[in-house]
Amino acid sequence: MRIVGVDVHRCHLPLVRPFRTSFGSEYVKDVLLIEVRTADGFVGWGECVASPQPDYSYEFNDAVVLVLRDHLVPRVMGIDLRPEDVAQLLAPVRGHPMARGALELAILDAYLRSTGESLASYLGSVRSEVDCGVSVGIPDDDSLDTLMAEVAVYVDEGYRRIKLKIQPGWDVAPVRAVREQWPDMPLQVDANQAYDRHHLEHLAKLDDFGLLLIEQPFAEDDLFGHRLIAERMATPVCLDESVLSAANVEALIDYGACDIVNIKAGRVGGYLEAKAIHDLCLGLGVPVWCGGMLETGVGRAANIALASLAGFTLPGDTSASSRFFARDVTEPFVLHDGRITVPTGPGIGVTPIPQMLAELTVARTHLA
Ligand code: NPG
Repeated sequence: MRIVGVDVHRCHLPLVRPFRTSFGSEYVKDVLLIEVRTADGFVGWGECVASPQPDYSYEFNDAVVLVLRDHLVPRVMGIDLRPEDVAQLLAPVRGHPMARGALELAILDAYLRSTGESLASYLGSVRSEVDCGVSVGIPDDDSLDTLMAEVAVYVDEGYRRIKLKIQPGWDVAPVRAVREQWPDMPLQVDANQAYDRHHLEHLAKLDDFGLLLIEQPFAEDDLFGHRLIAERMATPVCLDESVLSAANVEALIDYGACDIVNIKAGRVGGYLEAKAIHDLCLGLGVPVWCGGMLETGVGRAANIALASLAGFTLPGDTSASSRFFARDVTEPFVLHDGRITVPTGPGIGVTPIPQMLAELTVARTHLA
């Protein structure tokens, strides 16, 4: 297969409600969708999980467009390639996993459309629907009542697990309130690196609430801190931002810093590296789950395919499209009894609807 054209569509999707984490609030999803065209007429789509600003990670949308244009896209143009070759072709460029992952997904989608296979089947799917969790941000008004009302909506909608965002000053009280109201609901927390080792004893209070896991309490490079908290707490420690590759996950687990892995394909350089992390963890008996980054239908479709692999034994941040968007670029993903059906069509199984794409696009950049 030869790639003969690449375009980036920058889209703005208003969120149905603000999404606040320990690193900031989002009101609009500002996303890059990558479109590749092949010499034999197939089109593939990929989504980049970078944000407009370097807050969750050092990558950000404007930089992604530059690194794609000047360094990544030129390495895949016009040559005969398969999706498995992409990581190697891009290897001379350091870093930028979100940019390379988006390009790889678009190429993978185009390739699978040419062979007629679904991404789920190609990755090794073992189930036709996936259990869905939902991530609940910190209320903009810092009010427990607002939090409880939002969680109640998701519980009524059938979500199978609730994840609460926490930060210093917003941790034990909201977790206690939600746990008291829903004693049997699978519950977990995500700190997005907001704490440091001085908070160890405070965070250990969360052991009282029967959490599935505590996610990324400390800075992504504080491996010793994560090992200390894994030793101190009964609640399993899950890593997200610290997770870079299968090789680094093996080290994190071996070192005792990580009990559970949040796999975000768009953050680790693509779905093939994500599968490698999954395969490693499955072999080691370490549970994994599929993270989310407010993806449009393009990235959501691919995440749901990934979450259908055998090792994804915990519900993912694979919510319905309506959790974030009133209007999506693809047909929306809908929750049925707390689950979403895995797409079975060729490639990622969905395509941007031309009219929606046109309405939501704020800029289009022709890269090649
Ligand atoms: O369901 O897509 C979703 C959102 C899940 O909380 C979620 N994502 O830290 O994992 C995270 C967080 C995030 C969102 C991080 C956007 C970065 C950008």
